[in-house]
Amino acid sequence: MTHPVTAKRRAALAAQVEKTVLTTPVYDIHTHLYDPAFGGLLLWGIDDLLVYHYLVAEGFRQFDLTYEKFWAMSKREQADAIWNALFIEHSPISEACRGVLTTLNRLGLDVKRRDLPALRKWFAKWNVADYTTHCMDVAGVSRICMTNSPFDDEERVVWERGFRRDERFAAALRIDPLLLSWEGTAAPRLRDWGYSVTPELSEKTVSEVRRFLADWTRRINAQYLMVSLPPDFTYPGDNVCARLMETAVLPHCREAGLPFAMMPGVKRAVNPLLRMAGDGVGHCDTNTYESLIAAHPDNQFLITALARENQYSLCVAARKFRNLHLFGCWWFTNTPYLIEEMTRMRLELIGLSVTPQHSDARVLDQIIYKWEHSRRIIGRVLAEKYQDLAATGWEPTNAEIQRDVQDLFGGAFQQFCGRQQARAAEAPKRGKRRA
Ligand code: FIX
Ligand code: ZN
Repeated sequence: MTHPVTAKRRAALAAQVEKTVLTTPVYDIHTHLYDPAFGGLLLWGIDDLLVYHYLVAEGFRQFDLTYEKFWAMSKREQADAIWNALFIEHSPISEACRGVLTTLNRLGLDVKRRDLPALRKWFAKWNVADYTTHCMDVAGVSRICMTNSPFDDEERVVWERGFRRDERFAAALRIDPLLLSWEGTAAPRLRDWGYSVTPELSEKTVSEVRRFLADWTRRINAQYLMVSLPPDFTYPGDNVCARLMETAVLPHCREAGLPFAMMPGVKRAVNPLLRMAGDGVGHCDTNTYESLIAAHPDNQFLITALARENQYSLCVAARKFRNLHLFGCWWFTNTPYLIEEMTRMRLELIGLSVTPQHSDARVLDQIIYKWEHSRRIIGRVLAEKYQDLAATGWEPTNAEIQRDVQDLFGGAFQQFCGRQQARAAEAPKRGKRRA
C-alpha cells in the first residue's frame, strides 16, 4: 500500500520540525568561550566579532596592507580595516561575514546603515554578565562547553586562584601540547609544576602524567579530554603521541569515566604570518582512528574531522564502533553547503546517534549566528527525512520530533558520555568480583 503524502502534510511536517529546531535549547559541546569569571578571556562585542580569525584570513585577500602593518594595529584599527575591506568595499557574502550580520540583526541592530561607530555605541552599554545571558537567550543555548588548557598561562592562573563557577559553562580538558609537543613544551612545564617527569616515557613519567591529568580533570570538573591532531598522526605507531595516548590518556579517561575527543586534520601554521588565521587542512587516514578505537573498546571516543574527504569513512567507522560518536562541522566545514552535506550523510548512515553541530565560537555573540544558520539546515534535512517516513505511513508525532531534536542538540552526546561514566562505576565492582 502506498501512502501519498499531500503537499499540505509535507508543509505541516516541515513547519513542525522548523519550529522544534528553532526553539529547542542547545548544549554547545565545543567552543572557545569562557565562564565570565575569566574576565578578558571571554571575547564579545563588535570589534572582537570583526577580528575573528576567519575574517582576518578573508581580509588579507583584499587588504593592501603588509602583515606587519596589520599586526601592529590596535584591535579597533584592525576591525576598521576588516569592516572596510569585507563589508564596505565588497559585499559580505562569505559565511563568516554573513554571520556578523545575522548576529547584529538578531540583536535588533540595523545593519543596512553600515554604521560601525553606531554599532560600537550599542555594544558599549552592555556589561558582560547581562550580555552573556542575553546572547545565550537569543541563541537558544542553555549550556556551553569551554576549551580549557592548563598550558595556557592566562587561563591556568584563574583556575589556580579559584572562582565561583557559572553552571552554564562546562569544562573540557585540552591537552594538545602534552600529546604533540612532549619534549619541547609539556615535559618541562610539568616539571616546573612539580610532576617528576623525564623526556623518556618511563613508568614513573607515565604515572606522573596520569597524576597531572587527574589533578586537572578534578580541578576543572572536565566533561571530556580533547586534542586536535595533524593529518599524519598514525596509530599504531612508534610516536610519542600514540604512546602517551595508550599509556596515560586513555587509561585516565577510563578511570575518570570521560570520553576522549579527537579533532583530526589540522595543519597548524601553514602560513605563520597569518598567526591564528594561518592553520590549514589535510585529510587523515581513517585506518588510524579505526585501529585506535578497535584497540580500546572500553574507551568512548568523540571525533570531528576537518577534511571533507574524511566525513564519509568516519560515518562508516561510526557504524562499526558504538564507542565512537561523531560531532560537529568543524571550522572550514562549518559552512552551509558542507553542513547540509554532512548532516544528510550522517543522518542517513547513523541516524540520530550523532551530534551534528557545535559552534566553535571564539566570540560570545557568534553563538547567535552559528546556531541560527545550523538550526535551519539541520531542520531542513530532518524535515525531509520525516517526509520520507510519512510516505511509508510512519507518521512521526510531535513528541517524537521533539525527542529527536533534543538528542541532536546535546542529548545523544550526554547519553554517550554517560556510558563511559557507567563503565567507570562498574570497573571497581568487576575488579572485586575477579579477586
Ligand atoms: O583546535 C581547535 O579547537 C580549533 O577549533 C581552533 O584551533 C580554531 O582556531 C578555530 O577557532 C576553529 O573554529
Ligand atoms: Zn575549536
